[in-house]
Amino acid sequence: MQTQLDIIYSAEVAEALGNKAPIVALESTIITHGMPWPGNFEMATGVEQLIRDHGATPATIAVLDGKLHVGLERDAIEQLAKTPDAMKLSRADFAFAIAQGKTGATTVAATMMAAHQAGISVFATGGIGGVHRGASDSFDISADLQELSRTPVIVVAAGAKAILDVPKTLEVLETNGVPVVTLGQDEFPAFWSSKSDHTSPLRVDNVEDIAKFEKARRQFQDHGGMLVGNPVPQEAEIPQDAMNGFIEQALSDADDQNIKGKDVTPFLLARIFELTNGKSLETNIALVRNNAKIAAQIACAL
Ligand code: PSU
Ligand code: MN
Repeated sequence: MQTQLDIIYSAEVAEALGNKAPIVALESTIITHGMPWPGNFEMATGVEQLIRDHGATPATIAVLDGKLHVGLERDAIEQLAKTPDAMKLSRADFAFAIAQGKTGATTVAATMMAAHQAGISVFATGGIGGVHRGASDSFDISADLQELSRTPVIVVAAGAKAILDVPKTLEVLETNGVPVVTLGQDEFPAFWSSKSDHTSPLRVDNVEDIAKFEKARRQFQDHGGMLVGNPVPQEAEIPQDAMNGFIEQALSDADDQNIKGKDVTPFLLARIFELTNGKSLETNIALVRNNAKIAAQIACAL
């Protein structure tokens, strides 16, 4: 027997759902584990406003004291942004946080689950999780990839984070039947850099073609999710060559400090922030904003 999942909607999301108006889901791990205060709060509220400016309603998703929220009021975002010890929730522990009355931020995987339950089909993030370098030993492959294969939500991201093994990430996505479509270029983007040296499996040049592709996909049962690779704007990118040194350093520090599991990605992002003297955060914010804009356009086109 399945009972209805209890969801608390923000006023604007409840209204948009009632009107069948376009909505864009936003994750919260990027707020609690991806960026430091107060940049995280400015990013989260700024991205929400940008989505409104592009004709859609933002729905930031998180679990607060065991309650699943789809759409957060400004105060709640501020509170969450100041709660760095919030759980980092993925498919495996999403319901655990609800059962235990915990506060947790949703990753790409958990945000997709919640968005789908709420009837939202477009979601903007920074970069998805993927296959970590050294995964042949660690087996560390983000649950985001499997979620993309099973949950019908379009995820707009600036590719996979360059801290990952990008070609292996693309292979796993293909194995799991996830369409990877890059907007406006042949190369799959690498988060802080628009280039990754790896060709995107699919390419489109405008948002209308993404909507068309999605409508065709919906004719198939169990069509799952789709990943839209949206390259970071050129004026904000850190070129691959410059990034590689910082990434190598951060990876070696993670190894020295024996960082494992869920802590790996937040550790690497924080370390790269230090190594780039904060430039990586500016780039991260710019790419999230760019993804939010495209996600709003996709939501409107659908
Ligand atoms: N995008 C960002 N910053 C982040 C993330 C995405 O710009 O911190 C988060 C997402 O929540 C994603 C998670 O699901 O990183 C990946 O974590 P892991 O590698 O542990 O699966
Ligand atoms: Mn992992």
